[in-house]
Amino acid sequence: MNIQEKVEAYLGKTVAAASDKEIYGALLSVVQEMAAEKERTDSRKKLYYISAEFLIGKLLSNNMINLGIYEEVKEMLEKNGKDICEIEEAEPEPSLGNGGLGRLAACFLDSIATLGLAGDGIGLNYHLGLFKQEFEDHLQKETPNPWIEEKSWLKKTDVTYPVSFKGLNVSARMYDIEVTGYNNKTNKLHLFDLDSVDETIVEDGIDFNKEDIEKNLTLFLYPDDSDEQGRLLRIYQQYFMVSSGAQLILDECTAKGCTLYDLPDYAVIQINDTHPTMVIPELIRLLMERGMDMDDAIDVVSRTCAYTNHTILAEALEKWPVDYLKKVVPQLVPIIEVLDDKVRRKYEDESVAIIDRNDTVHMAHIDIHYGFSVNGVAALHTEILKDSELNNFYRIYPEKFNNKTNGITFRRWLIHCNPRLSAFLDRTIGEGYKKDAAELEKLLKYKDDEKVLNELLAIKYENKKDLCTYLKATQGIEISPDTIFDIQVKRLHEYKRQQLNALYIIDKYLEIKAGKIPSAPVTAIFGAKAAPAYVIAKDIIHLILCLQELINNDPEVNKYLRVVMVENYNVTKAGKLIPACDISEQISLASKEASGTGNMKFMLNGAVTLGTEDGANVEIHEAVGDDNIFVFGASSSEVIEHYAKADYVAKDYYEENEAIKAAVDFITSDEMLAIGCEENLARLQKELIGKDWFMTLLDFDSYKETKEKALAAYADRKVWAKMALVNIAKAGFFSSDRTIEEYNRDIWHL
Ligand code: 26Q
Repeated sequence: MNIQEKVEAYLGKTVAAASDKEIYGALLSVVQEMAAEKERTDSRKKLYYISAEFLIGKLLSNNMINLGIYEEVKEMLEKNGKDICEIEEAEPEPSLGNGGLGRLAACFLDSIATLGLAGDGIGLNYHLGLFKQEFEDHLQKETPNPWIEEKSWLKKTDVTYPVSFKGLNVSARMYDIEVTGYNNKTNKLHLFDLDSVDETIVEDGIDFNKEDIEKNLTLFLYPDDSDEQGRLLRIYQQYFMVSSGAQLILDECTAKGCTLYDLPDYAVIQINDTHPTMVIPELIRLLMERGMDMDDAIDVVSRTCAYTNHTILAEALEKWPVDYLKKVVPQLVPIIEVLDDKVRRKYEDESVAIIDRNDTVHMAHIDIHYGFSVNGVAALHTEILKDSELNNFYRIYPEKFNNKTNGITFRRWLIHCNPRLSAFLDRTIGEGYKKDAAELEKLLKYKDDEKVLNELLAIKYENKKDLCTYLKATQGIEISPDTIFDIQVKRLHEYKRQQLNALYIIDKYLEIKAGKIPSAPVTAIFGAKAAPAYVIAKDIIHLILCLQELINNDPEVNKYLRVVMVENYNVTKAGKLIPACDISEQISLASKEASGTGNMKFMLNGAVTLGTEDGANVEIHEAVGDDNIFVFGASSSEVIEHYAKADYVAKDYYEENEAIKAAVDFITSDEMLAIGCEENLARLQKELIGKDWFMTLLDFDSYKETKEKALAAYADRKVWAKMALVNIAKAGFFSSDRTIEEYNRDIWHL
């Protein structure tokens, strides 16, 4: 049977006569069938990547690319008067992650399977995922995002595990999603769920009864900042995930002949940030239940688990009061107490204890003492962990610390999202880069080739036109491809400094109003969700939405400057925005962004970075050289020193710098108050002058100066095209295939 016949067999009618939704459903079945027929990876030792988040995004097209049928299907659809893009629209996006760490886990699964390594994911099947964002009165509103339809990628299995909470026993059911590697074997993503979860308890946005655990356990993914009640629920979720995951791991290993004393020969567990940390005491508990004595169990588990740290923000490090744990998982408390006791006997230093004086459990400390590897996610980040944040641990266990600079899968972030660019690469440097990303360097040969440079510019222009069409259709916003597309898309957080970008826009607006006409028109594009309880983050969204309305409707200004806030930024939208970008905004306060991965996606798609020396920007800078990136701002060591001395005073910058004062004052100007809400605008303004914890004003001058340089450089189209070319050519290092090879070489040893 050819593809069309297979699809039509599922449809029970012709492709031509079927709706987009029906075709999507049929293709999903064809892909699942093909994936099931593929060989599973197989080896004695297996990796378990355990993570509370897998931000997989839509799967149809990527699976078809990996299975090698994408082009064939696309042509077959065309022949029948259908457009593959319309079919893609029919697929709901599973938003099973907040952002960086969740998307990283998804890229890793793709690379692990592509490299033919035996490695499965273990996570949770959130029915509504992360909330959907809507804009109403220039404010973010949260609504549920149901994604599980009659036909979905989830395969219900017969595998169940008992999980016990205080006063509540439940049964965890395993659902599987096939993970297809590119031209290789398959792995699985195991997502655990509870049969009794009930979506109908959600009302009024994303509110629901927090008490009824059996009905709400896997309803939502929690945003990275939450209220007290949400926090208790997270412990339920985390334990549910790790207990069922640990039982699965032990079952699979014993089935392969593991005696449990030799567990490290059969399994390696990569713990994605501290969210799955309870897997350590839970495994110890389960091994003891199966007859092992405690010291042996601790030893076995310590040689099986490895930990990845994704943050240096103190407020994001998970700490749970012992009381909370007693309320939910009392069976783990005596084990954690023993783990703490052993640490205290060995090390006098209070700061490395697991349970502190306030009876709070520091989850990362469990991972570091009772895991064999601790890694950061970019070179600078790992150095900061070693030198300051985790220095007390580094001095005890220098051999555990290692760096694994993040990466992204090129199958999604180039081949799928930018078919024009990948077709151009195919014919210019051959297809080898798809399996060996380092081959992108072959492009360097063409850096003075006028024809190639013009082609790159033409591709970017077409991608920008596509984005214009999309934004007009989805949000009714009109922008021009003949402007510079300056894009900042990522979660809304003060350390990422969307507010710095917004202050620049106000400054530009005021300049235009004062008659200073910019040399090139710019479209500033944002996309960001704010955690529902994160007040200032929501105020920043409000500010941007007000600026969008003010500026886009001002005929004096909108010739030169427009602002777009993309609604409900997610993986799907990232795929449409990134290929159309000219300038990639990576402007976090130096030392705060562990790595960033959007920066890599933009680079790969030929955007030029405007960024601070933070996270992986540092490595991007090294790769492309000074001439192909715009770097600004205080260095991480300067910033760390400011924090140490507590000598940064935002108000001084506000009072002494006219442009800053004018921009900050404008937030509550009559023009803005006519559009927005005084409470939000005034609160944000007060925060910027009185606190500005992430030093926005410190970097304002340097940002403005460097951004002007970037905008001016854009005018010389040939020079710009060359910069884009070098960025693409040097992006190979940031392939997650490289990252995974390093994890395997240094940590997993599969
Ligand atoms: C913690 C406690 C309670 C509720 C939620 C959380 C929580 C949830 C998600 C804390 C953190 C996260 C997510 C963190 C994250 O995505 N970090 C990003 O990881 C990327 C991949 O390594 C890096 O590139 C980014 O720099 C980093 O910010």
